[in-house]
Amino acid sequence: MLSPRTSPTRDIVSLDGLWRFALGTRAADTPWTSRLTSPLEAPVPASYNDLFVDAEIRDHVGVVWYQRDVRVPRGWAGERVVLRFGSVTHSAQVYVDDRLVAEHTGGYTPFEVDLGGVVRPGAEFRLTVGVDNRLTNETIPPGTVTTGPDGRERQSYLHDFYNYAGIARPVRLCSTPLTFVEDVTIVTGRDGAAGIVDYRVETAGEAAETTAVRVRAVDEAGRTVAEAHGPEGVLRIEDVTLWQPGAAYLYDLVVELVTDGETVDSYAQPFGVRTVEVRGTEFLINGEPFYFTGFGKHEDIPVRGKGHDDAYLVHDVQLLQWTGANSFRTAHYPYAEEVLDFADRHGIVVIDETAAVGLNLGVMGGLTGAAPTPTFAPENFGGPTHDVHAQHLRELIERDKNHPSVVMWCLANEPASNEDGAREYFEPLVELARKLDPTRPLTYAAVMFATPQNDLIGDLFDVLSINRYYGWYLFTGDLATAEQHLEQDLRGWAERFGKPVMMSEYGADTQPGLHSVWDTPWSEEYQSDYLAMYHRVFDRIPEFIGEHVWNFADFQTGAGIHRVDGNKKGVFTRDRKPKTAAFALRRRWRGLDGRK
Ligand code: GCB
Repeated sequence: MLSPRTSPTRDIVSLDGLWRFALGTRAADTPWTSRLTSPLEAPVPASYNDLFVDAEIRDHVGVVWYQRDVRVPRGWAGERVVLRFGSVTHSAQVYVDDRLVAEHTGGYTPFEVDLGGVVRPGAEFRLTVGVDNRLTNETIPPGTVTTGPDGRERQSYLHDFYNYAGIARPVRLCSTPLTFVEDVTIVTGRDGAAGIVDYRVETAGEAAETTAVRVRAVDEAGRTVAEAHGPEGVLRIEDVTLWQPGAAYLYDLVVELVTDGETVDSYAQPFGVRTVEVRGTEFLINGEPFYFTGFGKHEDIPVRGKGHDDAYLVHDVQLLQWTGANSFRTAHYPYAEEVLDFADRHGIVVIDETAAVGLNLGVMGGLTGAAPTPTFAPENFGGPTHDVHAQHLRELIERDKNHPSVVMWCLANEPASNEDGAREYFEPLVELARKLDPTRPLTYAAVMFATPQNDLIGDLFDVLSINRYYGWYLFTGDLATAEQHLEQDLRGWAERFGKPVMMSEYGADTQPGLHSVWDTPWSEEYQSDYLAMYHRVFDRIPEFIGEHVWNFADFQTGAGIHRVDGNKKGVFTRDRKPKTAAFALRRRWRGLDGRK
């Protein structure tokens, strides 16, 4: 699915701002049939949970309603009118006046609906969106809804970050011509100093069959550097400027549809020329070994929750660069498209993860990892969950396939890859991902119960990403024992699979301002010492290709005795103030410790 962009033939009206807002109460209500009477208003984009001083809203399980009036620009006569949501978490029902026009499940991918025949240029319509935050074993991520003794529903889930919900990304009304560019796929390669650009254009609408396709690659100075005709083909850019980590360079593929000599649609798709490859135990970008430094992140900020915020985006990337990080993982769901566009423009490398977090009933068994009931049994996550997961993967790859910043797909976080059924579950997903995108390596983030001895899926993937908490959940406060176990564990993965290994999570909760001269968990010194211990181990393992600290910043979680107003493993606080470890990472990653 294309990102909305204006062009000589396309316009966009933003529908962000304050919408009328109400909790869904009785199932029999039909609030979309009239103006919402609630006095509340909620901003879009934002999660709704933390906006109001009302526990009933924060802890609401089920549907809430968003509504606003929208006027279609009168100049859009003869155009296609498309309503596009960046995401609605977790599922949406969209009504135009009294009519249901779209439904979508999956809280982190976009969807759009063609309003042809439903709305009129110049006229106003009432747009109502029902947003359901419920997680079940037929959603990704999964969860369970139960009814408490007070008759209210309760939501539980197998991941720690708070289940923020709402319309968390931009909403736009877009126009396109009736014959239009529907999709563009770009795959890049190199031939000596030249860039090779394979492209494919899909066209739809009235005259899709008869329209001609013309494409040209335009560089950052606005010069046309290559041209071609036809819906598919190859462009050759002589003396290409590569997209490099830390040194982004983007071209536009300007696609034009031409009928009878007239340009009927035009769309500019940015792209970067770069290659990605796993060779032996190396991860190569543009043929050069790449070592990941950075973090697992979250979309999580005060008040706005998971709502996209450009100010935090800019600031977070500033802080990433300040630490010397070159990359991050979109833990544990696809991030806003705006984030990936920014990463493309600023040379940040991204590991792009699906929302499949919590496919692991072993976590309910605590540190034993003993699942009370098999994770992949048909009544748990073996049946419909799998199909939903496949659908999410399709939507993710369709959305993000053209981003040069995205160098690897992460199919799941901490699945029960040590349990029977894991292979049957993951093999078809791996095949699907390779079919949809044969160019990018695949990984999954391995949970601590999955060891080099019992993991059942590592050979299906290209890179082994390992999440470990030796020195935190295990051997708490004993970094010497933790160091031995960590090294043995990581060497075990490298030896068994002969593939590149990276650390996709390692971290220690840290209360800012707590200091200690001893190995005291929660102190700022312990977080730094813990990371330093991991780094000593990484530097001893030749197959090692990267380190992503958990987490970039403190983030909100559900209630729990392991969490003090959220997960505190951030190297920055939730409001982005550095803890001591941030300075230590900066020394290591910027080579100020004499290592590089
Ligand atoms: C993990 C999870 C991550 C948690 C983290 C923790 O293994 O992947 O989502 O936040 O541990 O801090 O416990």
